[in-house]
Amino acid sequence: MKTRRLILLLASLLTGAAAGLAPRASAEGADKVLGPATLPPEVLAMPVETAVLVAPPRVPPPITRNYPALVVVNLEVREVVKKLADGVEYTFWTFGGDVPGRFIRVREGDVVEFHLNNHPSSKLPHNIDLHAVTGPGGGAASAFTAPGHSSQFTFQALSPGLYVYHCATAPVPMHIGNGMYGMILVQPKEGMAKVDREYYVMQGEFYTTGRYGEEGLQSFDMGKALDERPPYVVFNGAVGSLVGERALTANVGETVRIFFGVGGPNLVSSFHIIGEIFDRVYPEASLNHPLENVQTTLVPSGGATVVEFQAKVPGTYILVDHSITRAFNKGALGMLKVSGPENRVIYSGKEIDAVYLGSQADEGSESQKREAELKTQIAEEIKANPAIAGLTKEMQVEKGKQVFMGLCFACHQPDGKGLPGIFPPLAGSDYLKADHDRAVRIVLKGLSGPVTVNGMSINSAMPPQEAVLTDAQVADVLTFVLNSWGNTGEAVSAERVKAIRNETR
Ligand code: HEC
Ligand SMILES: [Cu+2]
Repeated sequence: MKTRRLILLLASLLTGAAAGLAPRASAEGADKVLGPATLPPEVLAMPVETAVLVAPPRVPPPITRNYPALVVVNLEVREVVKKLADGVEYTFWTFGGDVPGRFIRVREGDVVEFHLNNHPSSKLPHNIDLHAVTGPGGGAASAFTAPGHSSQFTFQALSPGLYVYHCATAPVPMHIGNGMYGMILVQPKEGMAKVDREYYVMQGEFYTTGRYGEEGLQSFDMGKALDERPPYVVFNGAVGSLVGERALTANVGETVRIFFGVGGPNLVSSFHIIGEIFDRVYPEASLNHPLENVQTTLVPSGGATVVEFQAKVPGTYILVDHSITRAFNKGALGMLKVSGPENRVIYSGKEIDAVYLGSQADEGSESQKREAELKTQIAEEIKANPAIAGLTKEMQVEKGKQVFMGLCFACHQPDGKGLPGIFPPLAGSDYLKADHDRAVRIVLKGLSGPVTVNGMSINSAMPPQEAVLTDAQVADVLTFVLNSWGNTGEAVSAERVKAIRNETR
């Protein structure tokens, strides 16, 4: 034991001396090299271990010893080109070659001798701020490391918990935004409850110059980072990193623990697993006071959580950021595949499949009430006065509003104003006003390619609705559109729609 420690001391003296001789890039806050700390005899008497670091989504096995150790951590910084999404590549800056960085596991009370090694192929200096460190910069000031260099500092893991680490070299948003984050678990002295599986997942967003899915090698877009508008929000560094054959797995009856963190650099996560309830959540990764039976847990940027649950029924469970466009449009989606026997009491599976048309949007159901009112009004009106033309149009408008609020609003927006550059407006649209038959044709057959609406050009696609809507529904929805938001127009008849539907072009 003693000799091992001496060798280590000698080795660190040597690397310390080397670092002292080499020209050091002058960094903001980079400390001068102090040489190895003189550690007290009780620390020198600790057994020495080299930490085994593990790539996501795996974690090192639980620590079983019941005494502190001096743990040597060697973490290597690498700048690597890897897949961000299908056909999309990115130059990731990493701790260990992957995003997130290697998982580090130590025990409360351990003294950690940390070596940050910056690979010679790196283009830039990097450092590390471990949130588990008590001391200025969380280690960053002592860990500034030029390419082809190695820095060393020592800290004691005083407080149990799951902590994020990240690079803190300027410009910090760019270093974190390129993937420089990971986690270190400081296991409580008393250990953690035994579980069957442990996984490591981190969320982070990528500010690429190209839009989501734009192919080729992408680079970091500072403008988008400032606006906090990332095209990608992903788990474990890439779209699809946890799906298909890379999905997390478990068997029915097993207890699963997920160490979940957010690297950011900016966004927080509403972490949720579709179809699971977390039996226990350790909010903000404070391991002392778990909450029970939680659906979604909020995880701050630069923060973490630990969730535990028993897999009770087989199937695929979807990990998401429940800020849901991030899951379905930006990549924050993973899978946990649970295999084993069904339990049809806990979950039956699909029992019946029948057609159901819900009341869709609230505006739509308001409109249904109004329709009913108008029906009675018409009935009364017919009794008293046969002049009912105006009411018929009003009725079409109300019916059409229901169609609109169930379908068109998703793109053209409830106020008909559309979204600039993406969905053209229907409110005050000169294009719509110019040719009503053309509008009928668009709704039935769809539209793609460039169009200019109110001087704004859009080059997108609207899906055809002829298989979805009846002639009457098309007539009603366009009557609504032509008589709403300041638009003025006649009623469109179902006969006209039918004629256009049957046109041969
Ligand atoms: C999935 C999104 C989507 C839905 C749903 C949708 N549209 Fe569109 N719509 C578009 C897009 C995109 C365009 C422009 C297409 C292009 O760029 O060629 C468009 C164009 C139009 C236009 C012509 C341009 C204009 O502004 O006057 C009309 C009229 C229209 N849509 C009406 C409707 C109606 C009525 C519905 C509901 C029955 C509907 N749309 C549903 C996306 C949608
Ligand atoms: Cu860095």
